[in-house]
Amino acid sequence: IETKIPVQSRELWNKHKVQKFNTSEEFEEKFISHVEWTLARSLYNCDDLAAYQATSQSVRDNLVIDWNKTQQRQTVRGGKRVYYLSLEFLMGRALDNALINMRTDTSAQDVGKTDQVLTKGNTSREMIRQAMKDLGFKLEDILEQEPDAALGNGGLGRLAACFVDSLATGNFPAWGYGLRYQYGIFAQKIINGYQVETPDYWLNFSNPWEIERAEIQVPINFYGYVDRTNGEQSTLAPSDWIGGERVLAMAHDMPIPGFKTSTVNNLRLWNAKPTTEFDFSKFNSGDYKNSVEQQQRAESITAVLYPNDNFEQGKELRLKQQYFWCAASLHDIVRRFKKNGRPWSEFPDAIAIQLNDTHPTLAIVELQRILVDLEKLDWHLAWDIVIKTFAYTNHTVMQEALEKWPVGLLGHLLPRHLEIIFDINWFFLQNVEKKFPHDMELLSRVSIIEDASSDRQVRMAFLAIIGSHKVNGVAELHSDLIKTTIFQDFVKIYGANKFTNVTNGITPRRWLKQANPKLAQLISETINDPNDDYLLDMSKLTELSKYAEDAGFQKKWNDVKQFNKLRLADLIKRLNGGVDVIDREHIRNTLFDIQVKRIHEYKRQQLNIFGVIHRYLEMKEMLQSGGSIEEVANRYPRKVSIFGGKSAPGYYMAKLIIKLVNSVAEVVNNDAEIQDLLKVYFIPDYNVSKAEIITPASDLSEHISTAGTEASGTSNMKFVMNGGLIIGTVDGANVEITREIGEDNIFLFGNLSENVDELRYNHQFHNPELPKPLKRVLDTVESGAFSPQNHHEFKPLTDSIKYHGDYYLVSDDFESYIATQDLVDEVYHKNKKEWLKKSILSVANVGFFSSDRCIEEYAETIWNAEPVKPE
Ligand code: 475
Repeated sequence: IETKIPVQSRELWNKHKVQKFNTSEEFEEKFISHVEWTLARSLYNCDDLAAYQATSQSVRDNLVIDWNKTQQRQTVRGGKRVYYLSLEFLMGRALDNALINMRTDTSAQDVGKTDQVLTKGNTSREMIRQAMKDLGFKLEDILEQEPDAALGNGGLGRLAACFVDSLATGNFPAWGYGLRYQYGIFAQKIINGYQVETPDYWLNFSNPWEIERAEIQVPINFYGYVDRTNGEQSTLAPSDWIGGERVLAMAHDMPIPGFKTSTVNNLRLWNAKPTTEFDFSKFNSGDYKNSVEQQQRAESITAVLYPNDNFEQGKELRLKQQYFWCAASLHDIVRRFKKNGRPWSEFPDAIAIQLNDTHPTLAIVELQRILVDLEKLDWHLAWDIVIKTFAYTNHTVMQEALEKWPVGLLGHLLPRHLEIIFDINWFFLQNVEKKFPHDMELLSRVSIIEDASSDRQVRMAFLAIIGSHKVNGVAELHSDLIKTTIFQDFVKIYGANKFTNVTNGITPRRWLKQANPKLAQLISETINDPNDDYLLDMSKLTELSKYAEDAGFQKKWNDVKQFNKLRLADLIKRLNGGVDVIDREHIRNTLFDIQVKRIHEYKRQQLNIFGVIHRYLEMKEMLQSGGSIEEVANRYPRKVSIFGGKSAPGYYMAKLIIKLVNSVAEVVNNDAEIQDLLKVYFIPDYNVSKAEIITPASDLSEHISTAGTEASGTSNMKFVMNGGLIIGTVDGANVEITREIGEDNIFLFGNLSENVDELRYNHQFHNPELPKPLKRVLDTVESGAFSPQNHHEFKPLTDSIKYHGDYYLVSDDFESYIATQDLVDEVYHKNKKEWLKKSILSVANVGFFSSDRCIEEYAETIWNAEPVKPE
């Protein structure tokens, strides 16, 4: 590797080579020097926040050493590099994860050799916990100081975070590229039952996990025009784009440590900065203030994450974000490639770029522009390289989420890119015409340019398919659906082999070891795996099956669950202003029923809350017709119904669902007659760190989307990994979860995706009668039982079912849903042994859903990339 340091000086560098801390004593020394030197504090003013920062700085020092070595190793070995482009990385907190993943130099090989290194397992967490205690701090309190890095909305962003963890763990030379938003997803407050959004200024205190690369600044152009003044030129020939506005992209790096490996990969996030250039015409005309202000606006590009999940708004600033990020990342990737001096034709052998949804589709166009306009490659040679380099993952079939940009807007912001898109489309349509002559309808259906509406739109998903060599869905059902619905014409054109499935996964390091230390410990003891190797090879978990019916083991298993339920009860109490919601005395006999995810009509939180209302009405009716509370308790045993999740700020119906949940909670939780048998609670500001408390505490979780709408879901996997059972529809990854853990261990209900069209048609033209129990629920809601001050408050929700075609088929699945909930109660309360058996068997067979498996599939079937292992 190149270096500027002359040979004779290198000995000196090596003599003073930095060292990782390996023992608690070395850590303590580091910690204190960071308190003094980095934070300029001392023994006399080191609070928990300072302790968090000093700990993180110390841990980071270790990671940076391995990070540098990893980068050198990957450069020297020269294997294929993978770049994961995602507008969202929902990382959550970094410190606890780093403590689990980080390797001290002695911890792996010399476990037990010195008592300063930890004695059990080979993560550094226990060692640091003890050291923190010796220094006067409690690790748990220190970890709590860290704000979530919430640079994502939901599933798509969290998937990217799990992927970078698994990429590092699998020793893949892989970087993530994203944006460093100043404001992540908004913080949710619940005020009088309504969602209120407040800004998430997560960089308020300095972020110890990012390394500012002030030396890496990429100029990015917008607007302007294509200069064709030097004679007639084809748009296929090298062209001059004269940009009209310029900003700088500055790199910020986050080290991503792998588990049980010294590989530390990089997540590079771009920040928009003004250039030092400045508008002299404005300055000369005395308009200095305006010329500075215009520069300041550069920062707005990376100011805020768009808060929509499964929805595209088509705002110009969003397109600007996308190009800014794609152009900066591509520039960086190409620069690194060019250092090797390899011919362009080898670009796809050196580099694989994965597009996380269509958000980075402009990267395809940008690479074509770089190759044709800047590197002067022939159009077709360039395009061949582009296709071999890119692959695209689709995450949703919902129309409102598919990106389309008005031709006018795109051409204004990126005039040269629009030309390239037209040319790509022209060649593509020519090939289609060759293969399917005279099929004008087909041509117009598959054209990148949608010409139907009054203003023409660029269909980004089609561009992504055409510019990629592989397209994948995220669960089997979803991957089948994209082939038969939104992309069916492309299957005809390219053949089915271009389309593939990679079922999603989650990292067991965060979602088992970190979130559920008690369960992790029980597992490692039971399967005799003191070094937690099962976290890398989840097939080891099948060993647990042996104990599924063992009474002694079942008790330990149940004790862990009760501990986690208490932990959640504590969180809820804190969030509820110190007032308990859950009766701790009966917690063992209280079923925790949880639905936490983005609020969306397709995810059907409304079905869940209507089910809760049904239950409540049934209980009340039993009492009114003379039943005793014991009889009620027998039929409807103790249950806490827990909701959580954010609604997009502009999504009226989703916000109304939140309000309904809170209004129902208000009534049910204060009804003395039902004596705490039923509680409802909406957890405000659901995020990754709260999920780490919530997920391990579920007895039952709900994954009840209308069949065919949830591409995969990943929280379903998290709950199963933590021994929770699932009530769910035959949708997304629920299908494969059922296959893996066995259909006896999951509560499935509802209509199948193949019947959805027919059911919707039926609603549209025949207006079927509502099932009786649902009618009663809707009537009660409309009576103002939960909105005495405004009887009409929830009418849009009931109307959408009664009069607007019930698009999400709540009425079609309602009876099957409540019948299945009855079954849940029965097993949980009347046959706890059976329940625990199901729970144990679920965890025993959840291994498939590790994101390590998922990344291996991408590497093998899409990227053709190999790990670069440390010696
Ligand atoms: C699916 N987000 C989950 C998860 O694959 C799946 C789309 C457009 C604009 C903004 N955000 C989006 C998504 O489409 C998204 O998050 N999709 C989710 O991806 C990971 O598990 O079923 O809904």
